[in-house]
Amino acid sequence: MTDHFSFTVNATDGAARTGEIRMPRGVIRTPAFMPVGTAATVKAMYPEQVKALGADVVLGNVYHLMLRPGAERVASLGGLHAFMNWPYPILTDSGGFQVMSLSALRKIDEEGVTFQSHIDGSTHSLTPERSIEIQGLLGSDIQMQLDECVKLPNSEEAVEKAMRLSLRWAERCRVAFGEQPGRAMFGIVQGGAVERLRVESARALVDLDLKGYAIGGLAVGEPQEVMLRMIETVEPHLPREKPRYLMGVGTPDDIVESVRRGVDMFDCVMPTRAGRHGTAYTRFGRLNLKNAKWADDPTPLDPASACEATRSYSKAYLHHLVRSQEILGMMLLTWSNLAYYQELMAGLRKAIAEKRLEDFVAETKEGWARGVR
Ligand code: PRF
Repeated sequence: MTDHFSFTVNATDGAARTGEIRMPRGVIRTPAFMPVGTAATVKAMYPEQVKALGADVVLGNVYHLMLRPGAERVASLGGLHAFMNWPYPILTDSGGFQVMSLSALRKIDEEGVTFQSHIDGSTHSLTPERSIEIQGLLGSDIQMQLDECVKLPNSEEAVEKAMRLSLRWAERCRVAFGEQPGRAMFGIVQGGAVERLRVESARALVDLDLKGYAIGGLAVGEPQEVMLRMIETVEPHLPREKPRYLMGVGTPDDIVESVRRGVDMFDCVMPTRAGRHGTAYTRFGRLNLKNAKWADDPTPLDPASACEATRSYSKAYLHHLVRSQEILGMMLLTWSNLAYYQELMAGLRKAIAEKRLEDFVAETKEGWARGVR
């Protein structure tokens, strides 16, 4: 295994790419979907199950882990990989986004962000330097800069202010991160739905010569068409030889459309959170197992699936488990949803390598349109 971080594009099809990110803890095949393991667990899943589905990397969150169990504690217990028994790559989000969406009484200024914990109300602060320090204590392989993400729609003034603050924080994070050959720190493009600001943000981050570039501040209230236009705006300004990560996205359709436009990495709570709430994502689209129409259906979600959860349990049984709030219902639907997301990513990688992405996209969308029967 390699001792440094690298990215290779193996094939392209239009703007889409397939490749490999290599680092000491393993290889990430791209386009990649990263299951979210916020609190040092991909909820309702064993780590070995997550790996077996084809996930090469999981995501952890500075915000949650600094509050509980604490970054210094995780470090003294041997780091996040040992703590959660996931020896493969881990990407950590920097905390700013979660502070804004989860905590109370937050205050943002040049220095950083001060907030009250959603768990016990205690006061904490996060600066660019502290976020990188925490990601180092956790032992994260891919670390994200601290940024400010504003919800959309928003005033151009507010979006521009947050974008410029994020750029200054990117520079501080780069200094704090220094040189760590086996690890990477990614910058985050902001700029809302304003093309001029997106381009300026991307160019300034590229000047910092980071190991990878995320597109943040999307899927925060704007229509899909706006999100896709922003990806198209930013993409030509990002270096071809560096990975591109669309943060917090999304539905299977969002992922397919973003891969077509050149995105390499994704994370989203959708398959795991929806699974815990009774929703299944399948080759034949999305369905809600709570619905009474499944109560007498003896067929599985997809008899042809390679996933045991998708193939071997009837919709009637899943409906019963969900209605009874049984733990197994959450486990099976999370498992099935992550299996579908990973199957979709594997299909996208193969189609790009064989230069038949547009046919694959058309077939995939036909399946979703057919619906679950
Ligand atoms: N910034 C960070 N994390 C994020 C986002 C962002 O803009 C988003 C937006 N979709 C999700 N997660 N740091």
